[in-house]
Amino acid sequence: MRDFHPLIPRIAASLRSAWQGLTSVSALPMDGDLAEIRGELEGDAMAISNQLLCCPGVRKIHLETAQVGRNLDILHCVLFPDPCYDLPIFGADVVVGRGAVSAAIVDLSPTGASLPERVVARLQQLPNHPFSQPREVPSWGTIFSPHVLFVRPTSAQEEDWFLAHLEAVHGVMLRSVEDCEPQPADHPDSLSRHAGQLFYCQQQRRNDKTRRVLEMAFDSQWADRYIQNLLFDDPPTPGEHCGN
Ligand code: BLA
Repeated sequence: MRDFHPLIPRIAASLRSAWQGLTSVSALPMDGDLAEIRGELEGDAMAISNQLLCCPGVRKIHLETAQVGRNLDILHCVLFPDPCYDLPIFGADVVVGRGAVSAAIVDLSPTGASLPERVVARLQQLPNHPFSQPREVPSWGTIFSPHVLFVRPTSAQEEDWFLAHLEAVHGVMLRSVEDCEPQPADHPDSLSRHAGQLFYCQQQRRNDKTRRVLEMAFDSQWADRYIQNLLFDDPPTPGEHCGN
């Protein structure tokens, strides 16, 4: 296999090392054939690696790195909170085509009307970098917060800024996980956060660009199942998660 664009292993290594510091982190069971997936795209190899973890407060930590054919590298990471905790969803997606990063997005997305106050206070302290090519979120992207960063980095410096910002936003997520206490699974707030995650997943499933890439290398039924069952599966009812 060819090498990834260097930004992708840098982000993956940074995320993995941060997860080592989580309290009681453990692997989530995954269908064996999903950890390493191989496909064929017009004669070119396609390779997807998946890692799933969970910890108290986060029902699903998912990191996917993928190489699609000769030109496309993807990093996808989502931390779905346990809806019993008042936490946002951490999401990041980096897409590299023909050696250049075309999309780099990172957000803490609310599962209710707005982000928790303490999360907003932490996000407001992060530096703003002057990216030269901001991008607009598509119409399904109403799920993202006002703090979303969506850019096309155009230089090594901008890639470094994106990595630094992703690390900072992820750090806000992990600190918020550490100082959050759960509410009962049948609490109205837990139920509405569960509904918010369901909506987040429904909206993400509307991203045709993700589906199209997966369909090219596999087939449309496989792509649908992968999106519906692994990337953005409906969240289980509060209380049924992880075993923590
Ligand atoms: C865009 N996602 C894209 C693009 C591709 C993928 C090819 C187009 C690149 C571009 O517009 O420059 C493909 N992304 C994938 C694939 C996977 C993936 C195949 O993760 C997984 C196998 N997407 C997410 C998450 C977020 C996200 C977690 O998975 C955000 C937190 C966002 N991706 C996102 C957005 C776009 C995108 C907003 C731009 C869509 C558009 O402009 O229409």
